[in-house]
Amino acid sequence: MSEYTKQILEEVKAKNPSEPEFHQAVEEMAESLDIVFERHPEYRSAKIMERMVEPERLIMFRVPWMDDQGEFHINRGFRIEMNSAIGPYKGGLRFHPSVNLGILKFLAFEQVFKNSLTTLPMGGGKGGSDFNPKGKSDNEIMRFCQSFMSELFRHIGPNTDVPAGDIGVGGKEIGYLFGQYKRLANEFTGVLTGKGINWGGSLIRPEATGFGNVYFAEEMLKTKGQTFEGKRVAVSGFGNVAWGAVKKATELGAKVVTISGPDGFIYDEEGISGEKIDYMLELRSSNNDVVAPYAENFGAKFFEGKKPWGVKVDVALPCATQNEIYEEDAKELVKNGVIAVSEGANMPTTIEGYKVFNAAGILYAPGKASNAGGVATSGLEMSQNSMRLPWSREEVDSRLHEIMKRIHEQCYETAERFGTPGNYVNGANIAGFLKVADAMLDQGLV
Ligand code: NDP
Ligand code: 2IT
Repeated sequence: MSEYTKQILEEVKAKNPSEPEFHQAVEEMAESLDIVFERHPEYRSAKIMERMVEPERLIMFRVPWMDDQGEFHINRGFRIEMNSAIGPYKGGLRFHPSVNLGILKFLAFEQVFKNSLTTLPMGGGKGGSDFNPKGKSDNEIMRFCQSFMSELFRHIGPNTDVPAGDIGVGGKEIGYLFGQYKRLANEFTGVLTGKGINWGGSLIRPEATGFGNVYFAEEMLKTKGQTFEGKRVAVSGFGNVAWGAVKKATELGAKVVTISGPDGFIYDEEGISGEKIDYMLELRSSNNDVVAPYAENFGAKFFEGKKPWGVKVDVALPCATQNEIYEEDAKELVKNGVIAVSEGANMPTTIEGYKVFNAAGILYAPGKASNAGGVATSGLEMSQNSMRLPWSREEVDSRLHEIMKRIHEQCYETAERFGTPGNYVNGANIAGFLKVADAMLDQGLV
């Protein structure tokens, strides 16, 4: 890293102590951008990067709610409006006990560049709460969502900030949040994406992140004359993104042999296909957070407390959460002959893990490029809402597919243009940055 970007990172660390995930996301970005600042001193003198690491607005609020036994609970709610240079703030809401300011800042920061890569006009934001949906009844989740939206509604709007789902926030939660927004604002607008299909949602949105990730991986494989046909694939997670990835990879002829949860991972030598994929949805909606029952149901193996990265596979699709592939895991994957790693989750690989993949010269796609299909399809949902016209499944899927191909092209070409051919991390970071940076320059001191 250059002295200039090192100094930015030091300042970020000093100003935002105890936010290691945010530091990690800024460091990864800074490492790629040195070459840009060398070639384009105008970004440096306008302090574009220094502005980008500071959220435009940060909202933190109390979320009081009552459980089914009448006991009071207080959670913390957040919305980080990171950057609106190229469109309204856009990004998911995460409900998970690990949620804190640093995690949401890293996610909001990544979202800015990811949304820029989609080619659609969306700024970046992220929000959520340390609420734990595990073991909660539907009524409790509804009351929590209503309380959360009672504060959030005054900060968002279809042209201001459009939240969606992330970990712990799926169709059910978006429904409760939307219902409350509509009551408070007295407006039926596309203020959230991931909505139900009968009330403004888009077909393919639930599948979009996982499908998009596999489309991106398919493009990477193509550059080496390969396809998914006959490949062995390891997927981590068992949520929304993992489900879509398993479904599409299987459709393209791959054999997906693992999924994982906080309790351990499943190894299914027969491959996860057909009713087993549908069963993933049941597992997720049970609100129990375990994958072990899959093994009992389908006679597969369950490895308690372990991650799937020791299994011999050709392609790895990490789809659970941040920092799930450490240096040792990356070494294990490389040793076992992995040829491509495409991230469905946000920042699942640590910086040390990435260095192992980079040194081994394997195809490695960072989440901000490969998981952008989710937010891209959210963008398509916004377009349909504005036109008040829904598109068919085929129409949305083909647009998603085209967008993923274009993101791949941008990353590939940008990496080459900046002297690091094949490095998708540099390609994604630089291409995502340039569009936002130019918009900021155009708009003056914002
Ligand atoms: P889900 O809630 O549907 O599933 C998340 C999965 O990750 C679950 O298996 C979950 O189990 C596990 N997980 C979450 N946090 C942790 C943790 N701290 N330790 C261990 N396991 C964990 O979420 P999604 O599938 O929507 O999201 C998965 C990933 O994809 C996240 O990184 C998200 O940011 C990213 N993503 C999501 C998009 C979307 O449209 N939904 C779009 C782009 C990226 P549990 O939570 O119970 O621990
Ligand atoms: O991380 C992400 O890109 C998402 N959770 C999806 C955000 C969105 O607005 O659809």
